Amino acid sequence: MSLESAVVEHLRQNVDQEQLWLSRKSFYESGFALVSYLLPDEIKQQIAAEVRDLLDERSIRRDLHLAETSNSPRYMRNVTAADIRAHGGVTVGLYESEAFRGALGSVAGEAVLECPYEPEHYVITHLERSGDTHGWHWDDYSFGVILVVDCPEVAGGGFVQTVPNTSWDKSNPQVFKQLVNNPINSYELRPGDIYLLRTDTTLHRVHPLEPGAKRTIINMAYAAERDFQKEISHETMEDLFAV
Ligand SMILES: O=C(O)CCC(=O)C(=O)O
Ligand SMILES: [Fe+2]
Repeated sequence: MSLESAVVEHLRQNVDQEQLWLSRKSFYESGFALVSYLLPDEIKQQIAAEVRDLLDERSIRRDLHLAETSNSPRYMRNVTAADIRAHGGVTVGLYESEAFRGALGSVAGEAVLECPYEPEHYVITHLERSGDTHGWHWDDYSFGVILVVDCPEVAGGGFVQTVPNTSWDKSNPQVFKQLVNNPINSYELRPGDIYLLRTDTTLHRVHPLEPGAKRTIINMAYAAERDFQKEISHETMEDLFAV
């Protein structure tokens, strides 16, 4: 069975309107929705296997701070979109799946579209050392879909924290001001979870890892219609992957 038909079949047999409405409500209220039920276990396992292979073969360690997000840290290992695309496996197929995007659109309440900037289509992020973190940031496009491949128990850190309804002024991000002026939500995740995040208006980070913990995700970025109307620059992505 093709990936597209497997997704279509899964959605038809296992996902009902009620679940999608509950996720949509959560997404509207908090910019975050847990949508682990949108994919069958078999596809999640194929993605996980591909992510682990790519981490072994193609990952690059980064340790930096990004000015555009108030010098928040990125202590992590990554695989770039170019390397994921060159591998030509299940991730590329999933990103392009109309059925998957359609289901995400039902949760988002608007069309979820392929991102016009290819380096942001997907990225693998692996946290491997004590203190590793994907520090506070926003993303360039409206939506992030994060598939959790490996994740510690919450005592090991690596949970996601968000501040919804915030906006990113790249020349004056004021991350600390946004943190003290707003409540922070924290979410415990498990391997196999998938969440949809409104990444352009939700400040977010992954809490630093405790000693011995490891965490691996793949993030797929999607655009909303509005993103095609605005001029989007890509500094953090370019800094992160500058060689
Ligand atoms: O690791 C996560 O759960 C979030 C990833 C993320 O924010 C990103 O890749 O931009
Ligand atoms: Fe992000």
